[in-house]
Amino acid sequence: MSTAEIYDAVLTFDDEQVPELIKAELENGVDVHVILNQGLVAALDEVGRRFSEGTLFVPEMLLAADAMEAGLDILRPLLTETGAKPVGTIVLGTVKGDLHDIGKNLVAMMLEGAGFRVIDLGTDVDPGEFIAAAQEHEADIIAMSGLLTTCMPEMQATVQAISQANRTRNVNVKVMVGGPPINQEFANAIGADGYGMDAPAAVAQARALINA
Ligand code: B1M
Repeated sequence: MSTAEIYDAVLTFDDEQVPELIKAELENGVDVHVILNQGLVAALDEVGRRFSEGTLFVPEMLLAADAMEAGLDILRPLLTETGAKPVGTIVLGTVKGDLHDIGKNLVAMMLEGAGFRVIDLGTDVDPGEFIAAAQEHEADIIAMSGLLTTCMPEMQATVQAISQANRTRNVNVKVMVGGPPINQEFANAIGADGYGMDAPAAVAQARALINA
């Protein structure tokens, strides 16, 4: 029994085995982050590599994502458990045009685990939806995920819309961005207040933005 078996089960799209293997690893005392990173996330990276080289296609990507989700269902309570009262409110979503949500969901879990209240708007989120939700929930931060390079201009447009709302519509919200094609340089260039390379970095960045 090892995280390698979890990795293999994701790559064979076995959404029944993945949760069982994870439960067994947790019972063996293996750290939740080891299971997450070496078992689940590493397997999806391999799926992406095979997709790029043309040996795996969209239907298989979906099946692998389902297996990953089945595993995250087991890890979710461990990643989100917190006894603290909310340190701040974050409106979170994937940028317009982009339907990837696994990374965003992980970021949400870790933010919740760090004591943030997270309002998750899902995927393909319009700039106006981000702003309306931030107003409604008096959010401190809008956090935007994006996996497609084709959606990077949309991310820039959303950051611009948020900063315009801050100036003209009595909104006072910071914005942070993340996802594989995003880096600190791009975040700076589009005027985002913060960037997170991965979910733990997103938590650190969110804390820094609200001085928590
Ligand atoms: Co898609 N896909 N996909 N896909 N997919 C990628 C992203 C791709 C890199 C694959 C490849 O070519 N190697 C490629 C994008 C290329 C590019 O633009 N550079 C790609 C493509 C091309 C596509 C389609 C266009 C394919 C097609 O239809 N021809 C299509 C687009 C659909 C759309 O969005 N409009 C598509 C569809 C899909 C599926 C639906 C089949 C499925 C998504 C299912 C789902 O999300 N529910 C899927 C999948 C599974 C992937 C890969 C294989 C895995 C993504 C994933 O979940 N990774 C991916 C290849 C890869 O990433 N290696 C790929 C695991 C996740 C935990 O990591 O999301 O990176 P990630 O999140 C990390 C960090 O990035 C960071 O923290 C997370 C946790 O540490 N992070 C943040 C993320 N958001 C953050 C926000 C923050 C801070 C950090 O602050 C706000």
